Amino acid sequence: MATSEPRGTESEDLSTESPTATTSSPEQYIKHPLQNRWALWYFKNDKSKSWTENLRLISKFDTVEDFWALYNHIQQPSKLGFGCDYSLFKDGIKPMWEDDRNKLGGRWLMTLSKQQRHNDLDRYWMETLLCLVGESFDEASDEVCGAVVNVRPKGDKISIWTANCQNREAIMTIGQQYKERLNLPMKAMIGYQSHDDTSSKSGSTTKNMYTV
Ligand code: MGP
Repeated sequence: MATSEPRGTESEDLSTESPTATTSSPEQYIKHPLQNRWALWYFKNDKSKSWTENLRLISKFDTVEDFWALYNHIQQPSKLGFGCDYSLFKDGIKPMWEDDRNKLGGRWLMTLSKQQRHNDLDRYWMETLLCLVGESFDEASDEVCGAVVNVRPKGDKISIWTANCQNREAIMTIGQQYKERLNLPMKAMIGYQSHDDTSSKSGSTTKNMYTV
């Protein structure tokens, strides 16, 4: 048949190629490493347990592919129940004030309105995760410990935790670049608070050390 001829020719051509030309390149089977290994934690508010008992490690990953596999497998924050959190932290840092690498630090805190749960929460959280795993804050990325999303009836919160609240330059770089990545309007303000102030606060608000 007329159509069989070109096929025969093609297969002949292929058979003369060197074996290496038909072998997959490493690019096709090696996963793309991230700069850090990350741990995803889940918090479920069970009033019969202590705060630390309610915190559970979900999984760790250190490649782009494993990040997306995990991300696609779990619920978006907007589908979580009230009182639940996700925390993504560098491996070895627990998502709590008490950890040695958090205790001198603080967080850039974004408080969302109730309406934003529907419009912005999942999108902002995904962008926050990408900022972390993609080490988006230049050298200041070393200062990042992790990020948290809190799903709350009064309004959800997303925060980026950093290691030392005195490291003004790195903190400002992170805050400015984070705001740009989220495409927040210029007039929207986010504040940075030390964990020391947050954990010892008496009223409902904590003072900002920095704002962008
Ligand atoms: P929260 O979950 O960060 O915010 O803290 P929420 O629920 O919006 O409450 P608000 O106080 O900010 O309005 C709630 C409570 O969880 C805190 O008051 C602590 O009792 C406890 N908690 C939160 N964090 C982040 C920690 C932590 O790192 N360590 C310990 N021991 N308790 C914490």
